[in-house]
Amino acid sequence: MMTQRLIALSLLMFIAAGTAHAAGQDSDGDGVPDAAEKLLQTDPLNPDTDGDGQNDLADKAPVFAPSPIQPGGSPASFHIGELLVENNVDQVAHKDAPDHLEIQVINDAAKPLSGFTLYYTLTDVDTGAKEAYIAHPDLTVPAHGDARIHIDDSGAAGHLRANPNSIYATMQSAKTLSVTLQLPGEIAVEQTIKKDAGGAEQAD
Ligand SMILES: [Ca+2]
Ligand SMILES: [Ca+2]
Ligand SMILES: [Ca+2]
Ligand SMILES: [Ca+2]
Repeated sequence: MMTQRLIALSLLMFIAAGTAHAAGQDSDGDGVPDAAEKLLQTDPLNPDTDGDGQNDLADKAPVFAPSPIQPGGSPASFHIGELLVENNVDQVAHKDAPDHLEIQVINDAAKPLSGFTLYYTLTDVDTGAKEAYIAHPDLTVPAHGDARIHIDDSGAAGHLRANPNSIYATMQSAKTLSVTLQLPGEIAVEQTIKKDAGGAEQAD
């Protein structure tokens, strides 16, 4: 990872020197060319891949966000129902769950809930490599109802975008995913799921 970052930064300096115009395509305008984003394992269409507020060029750990989760609080007014990853079997449809990550949020309160902070980490079971992302899903869960957060590469309305250069998509080893959701002033809710080895992310 560190070596990749050095290579990527060298490539950046090379481009900055005006010697490689063709390699300089920077689709998301974060200062990191698309080719270097691949080496950094960052998203070429997201200027802040891990959502921590530092753009990919400035961020010394561009696919590792520090936890935004606050300790303590009042009891959570929701819980996590289904938690699905690619190649986990959907219990209803009896086929692979199509999403990179899908989280069912169940509202235990008598009022709609919104303003969730999502923090999720991926750990490669073989190498221990870890990535961590912060997201603020545009989600309103109706009173005593449920709603789902989707993180994938579908580009569908309301879905959060998955990093296509993540170890999730590029490494075939098994992963442990830890998902933490929190509403302001409430205790965070955490759930973990394992993604089986084999089969990189397929297009939905
Ligand atoms: Ca870029
Ligand atoms: Ca980027
Ligand atoms: Ca960042
Ligand atoms: Ca970071």
